[in-house]
Amino acid sequence: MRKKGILITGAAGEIGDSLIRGLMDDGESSIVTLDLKPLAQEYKGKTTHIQGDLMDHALLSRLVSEYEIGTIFHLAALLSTRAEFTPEMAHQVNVEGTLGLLKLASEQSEWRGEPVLFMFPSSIAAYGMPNLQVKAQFSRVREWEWNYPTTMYGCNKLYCEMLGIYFSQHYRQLAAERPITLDFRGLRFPGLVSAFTLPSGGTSDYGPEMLHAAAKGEPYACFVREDTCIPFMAMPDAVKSLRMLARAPAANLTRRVYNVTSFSLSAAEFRDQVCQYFPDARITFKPDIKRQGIVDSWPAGLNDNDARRDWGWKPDFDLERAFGEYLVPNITNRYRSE
Ligand code: AKB
Repeated sequence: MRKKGILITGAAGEIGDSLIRGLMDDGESSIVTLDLKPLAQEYKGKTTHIQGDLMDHALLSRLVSEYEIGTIFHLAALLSTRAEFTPEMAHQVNVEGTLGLLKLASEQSEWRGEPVLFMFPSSIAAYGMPNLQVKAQFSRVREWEWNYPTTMYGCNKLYCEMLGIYFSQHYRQLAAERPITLDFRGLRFPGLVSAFTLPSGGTSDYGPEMLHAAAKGEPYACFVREDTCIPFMAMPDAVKSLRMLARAPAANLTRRVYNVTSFSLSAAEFRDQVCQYFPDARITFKPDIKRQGIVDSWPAGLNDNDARRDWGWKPDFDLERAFGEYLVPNITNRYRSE
């Protein structure tokens, strides 16, 4: 008899850390985590952790021989800046890794006679604004607008959304009898800011890096211009949206991929927020022209009306609450005790 479980890939990353906590708060006791790295000490013994590679097919086969996986949170990915240095490897991890998992989830769905829920975090990187004038004009993009990514990571995310929809709706469409297949649901996230972890390899990282540096009393040179504007969200809201969409009745969903967002602000406004709480912060601006180009291609804001209408999405943390009630108290506490 196989054990039932929820699978989280990329579990040792930023979203994984908070998602595990959230699922445990929900009373979820059978969590299988997969990552190249070990999990944080605090989760030892609380999940079944497999330290290994998503691309290792033998490992995935062993996994499904032991576990009946009903839900997958597929978080593993190489982020936008890192992916530009190794685009082929990013394609392998971000696309081929996802394809392998989609196949596994389809087979499992057929085997169980019930769709496996496949949760996929996508990104503002799936958008590509052609220039700053258009970016200013379309300040709250809808899901179907400006889907012209300029990064390997963005291309990978957009294509994997398409693959997920394909597997949900058209996989084996010419077979005599259409099999039961997976239930794919994706979220396009803005830049995420966590009080407990620092991102690595992304291009929205200047926000969290600025804040964590200030809390540590270190200087920070921001790699984008002061007027650069993109949307952000506090990590607990990202986890909340994943959990809400996972629980939403299928009949309510009018799309398979939804925008979610919380607040948009410029890098200068981000700096001002940080300085409000850390008046001694030493933040300067030293734009890196190449990374700047990536952030300029991302929209200044997302329109998340469909998520609000279909499954009641609403962030808990607006800008003031994100800094005042979540980020600053937890970050201060964290570095005080280090
Ligand atoms: C990145 O910067 O690559 C990510 C993202 C916006 O998806 N944080």
